[in-house]
Amino acid sequence: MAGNRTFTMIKPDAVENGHIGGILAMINKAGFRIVAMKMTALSRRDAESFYEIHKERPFFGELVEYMTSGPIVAAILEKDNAVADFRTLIGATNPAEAAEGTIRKMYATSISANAVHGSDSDENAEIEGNFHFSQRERH
Ligand code: FUP
Repeated sequence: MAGNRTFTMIKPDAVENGHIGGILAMINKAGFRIVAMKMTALSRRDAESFYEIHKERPFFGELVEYMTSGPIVAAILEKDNAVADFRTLIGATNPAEAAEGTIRKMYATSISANAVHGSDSDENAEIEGNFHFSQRERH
């Protein structure tokens, strides 16, 4: 069934700790269709541009270091109300505040190494998905 799309990354800590399978299982169980997926890595320039909105924040340097520290899994997901429902599934940015049953509660290790990214709007979901996937890969 077609629906709205969101974009996610399984971040370096979760990949390093062997949680790709567990996180994908939670994503499938929550009813998301995987439209596109790849294991890849962010260059410094990629990470700086992806998180440009945070460039004046004190944690920006650490965020870029962390997001370039190892491979990630990028994916486009589809479901009705995908952006909001995925934000609910991943939980609060700080895993200490993430609700039971959320991906971050289960797998995040800290506020910076917080296991997964989820787009915060339909517009950003499209920009972020286009950043990682060609048109041919996004069917
Ligand atoms: P989220 O949308 O939940 O991923 O959170 P934000 O867009 O607010 O933050 C993006 C990333 O910046 C987070 F995933 C982790 C990092 N961050 C920190 O390292 N420290 C902070 O205080 C806030 C965010």
